[in-house]
Amino acid sequence: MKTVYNQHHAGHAATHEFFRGRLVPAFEIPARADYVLKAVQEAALGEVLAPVDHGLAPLERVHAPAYLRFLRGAYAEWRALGGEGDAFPAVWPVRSLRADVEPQSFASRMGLYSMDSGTPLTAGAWEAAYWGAQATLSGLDLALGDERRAYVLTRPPGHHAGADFFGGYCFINNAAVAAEAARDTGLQRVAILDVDYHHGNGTQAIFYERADVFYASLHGDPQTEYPFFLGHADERGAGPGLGFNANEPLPAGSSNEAWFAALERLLGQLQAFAPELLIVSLGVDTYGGDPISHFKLDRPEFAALGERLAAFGAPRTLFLQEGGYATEAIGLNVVAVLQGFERGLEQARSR
Ligand code: Q9C
Ligand code: ZN
Repeated sequence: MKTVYNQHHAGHAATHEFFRGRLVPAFEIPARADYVLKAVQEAALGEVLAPVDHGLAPLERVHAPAYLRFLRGAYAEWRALGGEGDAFPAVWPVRSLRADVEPQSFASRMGLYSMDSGTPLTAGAWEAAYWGAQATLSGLDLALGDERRAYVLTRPPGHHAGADFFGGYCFINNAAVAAEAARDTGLQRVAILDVDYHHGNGTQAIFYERADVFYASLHGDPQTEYPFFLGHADERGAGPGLGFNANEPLPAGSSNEAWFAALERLLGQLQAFAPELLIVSLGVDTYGGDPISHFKLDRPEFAALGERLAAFGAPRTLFLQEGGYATEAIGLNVVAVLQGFERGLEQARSR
């Protein structure tokens, strides 16, 4: 399997994030991608390619132009105001406040376009997120071509980012950009399977009323786990999208048996949908050693996930890197999934 590597990721390097009223060392750091690249190369998974620039238009198919404009200029505005280090929001337009008017003040626009204070907006955030989307589109080109599958090694992750907000370490929703671009090439049915520990609230919201992109996720129960305000089992889609969204929230601490049982329930629904392309939001923060998550997967389970996805038999599959914060382990965990997938493909071929 070929990898598209976003080599601009390292410019997005937060030192700290807010957690329980304190600044703690950031979890979403460049070393994450460095370890994955090393593991991909050591495993000889396949060629590692640089992204091809597809421009801004595919990002605008998903994100509001005003939000993209804001993101591109935000760090410079923060510095012009005397902000030091990374930028953080401090005020949000909740319920009875108006979110339909874009205020002038930078602090208020930071709040309008974000969902939490745990996502440092760094000097290199825009550049890294832009090239992450380009890497995603380049990976999609491979998956839609003769390769039929690809892995996109990028950070920051994407699945918490909405059409017009950042959060959960995410700025541009890569899975949504890929799904929309795939639809634009003429594919009729695209599925997104999100196996990150956290519910992909951004991806779900973007496709919630659509029947052409099925969003399926298994994740820590939002009653206790981030992003808290979305990801419940009763969210099944709306309007024409009713029945094309599926959530399997699991209690923190759930067993691997419970996790794989939930995966089977989702794959059953996706099998009936018969997607022409399967996009996997591949977070490996489901790892037992992850510092901010509470599932228990380990190497054998990651390999089994890869094999199961190969057996699913989607005509084309695109793996996108999302979370995973046990920095030194995530490379081996990701490679276990991807090698499991390759092994599964070979088994299917020899049958
Ligand atoms: N100090 C992804 O995995 N809050 N995002 C964690 C820990 C946010 C995770 C707090 C977690 C977001 C893509
Ligand atoms: Zn996550």
